[in-house]
Amino acid sequence: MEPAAFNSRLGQLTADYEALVSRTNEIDQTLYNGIVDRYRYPVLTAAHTPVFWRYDLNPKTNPYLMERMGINGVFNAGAIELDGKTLLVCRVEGADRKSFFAIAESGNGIDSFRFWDRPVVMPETHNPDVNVYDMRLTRHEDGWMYGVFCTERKDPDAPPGDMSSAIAQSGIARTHNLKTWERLDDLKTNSPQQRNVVLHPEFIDGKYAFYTRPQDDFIQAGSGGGIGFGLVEDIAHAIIDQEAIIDPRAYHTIKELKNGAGAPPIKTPAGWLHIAHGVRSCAAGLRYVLYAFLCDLNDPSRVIARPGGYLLAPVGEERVGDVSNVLFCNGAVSRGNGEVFIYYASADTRMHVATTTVDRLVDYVQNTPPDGGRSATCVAQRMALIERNLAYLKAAGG
Ligand code: M1P
Repeated sequence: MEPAAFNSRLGQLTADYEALVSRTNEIDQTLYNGIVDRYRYPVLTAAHTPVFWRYDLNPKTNPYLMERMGINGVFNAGAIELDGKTLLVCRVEGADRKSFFAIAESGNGIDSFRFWDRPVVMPETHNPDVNVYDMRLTRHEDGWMYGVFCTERKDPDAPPGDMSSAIAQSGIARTHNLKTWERLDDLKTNSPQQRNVVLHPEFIDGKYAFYTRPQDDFIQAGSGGGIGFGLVEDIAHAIIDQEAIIDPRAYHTIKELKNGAGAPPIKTPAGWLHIAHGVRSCAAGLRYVLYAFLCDLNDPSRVIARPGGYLLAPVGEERVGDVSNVLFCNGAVSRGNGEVFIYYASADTRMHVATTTVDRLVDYVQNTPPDGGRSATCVAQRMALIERNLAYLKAAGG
């Protein structure tokens, strides 16, 4: 490529990137349901990664200005507020299918997210991770910020020729600045597979408390599944001996196939609020939606409110991507002013934000009827709402 053409194309790439990362986001009023505001644009996509992560910018070594190392997606981000900024620790997936962590920062949490210049360099344990993803960030009362994430390795017992069987476990690292990380031992439990593990922000009975998701198999829950809870004495060598299922899977619900804890729970006056994901199977494959539940403030292993159905399901372009029909959340920010920003990914492809408040979420979890279990019960629940409304409208002269 002629130097002028090279420079012109590089100028265009840079201008397109700048236009994208500085684009203003706006509420999509058509999607408002009183519970959350959803937004017109995703907050992060593969195209938000810096041009210099993807292209070799030297015309001598890259005369065609080719994309040397493509990025496939930016999704499943942990979230935290630090020094007045919103930081997302994203799962960035290269074209080679390997994921890594990278931090994007925004002043307002709804647009203008920019990646820090360099991705996270996550130390390995003696047993190197093949793939790391889906970090939950917890600011713990012990003074550290913890990143708890999935570490995936090939199943050593996979039969020859089986290139898919994997073991998922939970990696743990901690930091004070999100720049340098200390890797601790992987979590040990009695389950052959662990994903979607979340560290509770406070000590419980003087111990570290984890939400877990034990499974028999990498994909299938088997006899396992459900959101579990267990205590750990020593975070540097975390072992859970006893894991109790606090939010089980259930037949003919949004979480019949599997579920998993999402963002670290948000402390509210009414209890610990969870935003989790539930999965069911259908002819189109697996459908992942987000749901909420509330745990007791003093005993976070006790669920005290379980609204039926989903809080958020994919809409519009969120439905389509690498793994279509998937919403996934592993990060939310509860701001001091009562606002809650829920960060969620769609279709294992891109990141979005939904904004709401602690008050609205508490109202939602406390006043949404639980799953009725049967069509007849659900009709009865809806009839009760209809009758109350008709009586109200009549009394109001409507
Ligand atoms: O592809 C959808 C999601 O699948 C997994 O979720 P779960 O552990 O509940 O099956 C995760 O790998 C997640 O990263 C992914 O978004």
